[in-house]
Amino acid sequence: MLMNILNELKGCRTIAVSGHERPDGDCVGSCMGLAQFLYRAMPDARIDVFLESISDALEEHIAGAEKINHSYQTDIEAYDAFVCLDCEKTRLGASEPIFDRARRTINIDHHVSNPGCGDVNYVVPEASSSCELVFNVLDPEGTGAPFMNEETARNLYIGMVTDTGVFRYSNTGRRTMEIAGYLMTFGFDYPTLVRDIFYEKTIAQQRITARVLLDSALYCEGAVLAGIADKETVAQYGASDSDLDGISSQMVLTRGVECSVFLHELPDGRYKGSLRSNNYVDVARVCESLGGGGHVRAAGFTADGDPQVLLQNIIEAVSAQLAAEKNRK
Ligand SMILES: [Mn+2]
Repeated sequence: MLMNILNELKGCRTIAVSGHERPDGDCVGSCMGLAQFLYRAMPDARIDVFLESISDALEEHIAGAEKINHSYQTDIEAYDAFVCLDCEKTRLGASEPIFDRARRTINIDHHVSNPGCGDVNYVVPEASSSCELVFNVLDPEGTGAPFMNEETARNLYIGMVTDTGVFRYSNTGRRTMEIAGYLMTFGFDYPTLVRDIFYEKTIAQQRITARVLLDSALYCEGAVLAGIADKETVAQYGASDSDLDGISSQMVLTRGVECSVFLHELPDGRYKGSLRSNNYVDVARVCESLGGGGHVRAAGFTADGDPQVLLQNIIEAVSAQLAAEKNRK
């Protein structure tokens, strides 16, 4: 199962690296962490990284971000190898045709739903992040060769921080901390990086979060906190889609609350719902009943209809789960 990336890429002169659409810190960190390593380990090979546009904070902190090809234009018809990171090929977006034409495909990922889409696969659902897996493939035999440097270390650290919620989620294990501790010895400015990438918010984000919280309401004897923003409110604060991303996660951090619900109106009048839970409510199941999906503790959906009616349906589904949990105890 363990992979040595240099063995897999032996003899390749052109290598494409890419990850999923709307790339997050783990996706960009794993792509550019691997790329920074390959620039040095395979100086005669051409390494092209294809990704959609990335956040300003990632642009600022990812080593080699300026080298990312965001246009997906290339003069190479078929790459000798394609490394698909942090996703399976159906989520590659505009780089999927490049994957399909490549002579050899390699898939490295930690998503449990990924069956492995490459000629060779290193998919480990237990891993904290794709960056942790990229670290494993750089020098799996532990030869001690100088494979790591500041740029690679920084990029991999960024992905680990992103996918573990700054080493806070249950996917954080001993191995995660050991790798992160090793990476930190390469001397990048981790306090600034964590602040900028994980905690910093735009002013629009701060203001709309405050507004939603002020207008929020408790349900189910305080176990559910719900808030709604119509498109006029979203426009009033100049909030973009990404400004609305963290609101539900912020709401679920309220004392006594098990589940948060945030609904916001899209430009076409539909509502996007974002649910989070702390301990036992399966929000994926709630969202699936509304045509969405996700993880047990974080899920979402998009639906037509009156937001109050949507909220009522959600509250009913959640209270059924709350009642079941109460009976179980
Ligand atoms: Mn990831």
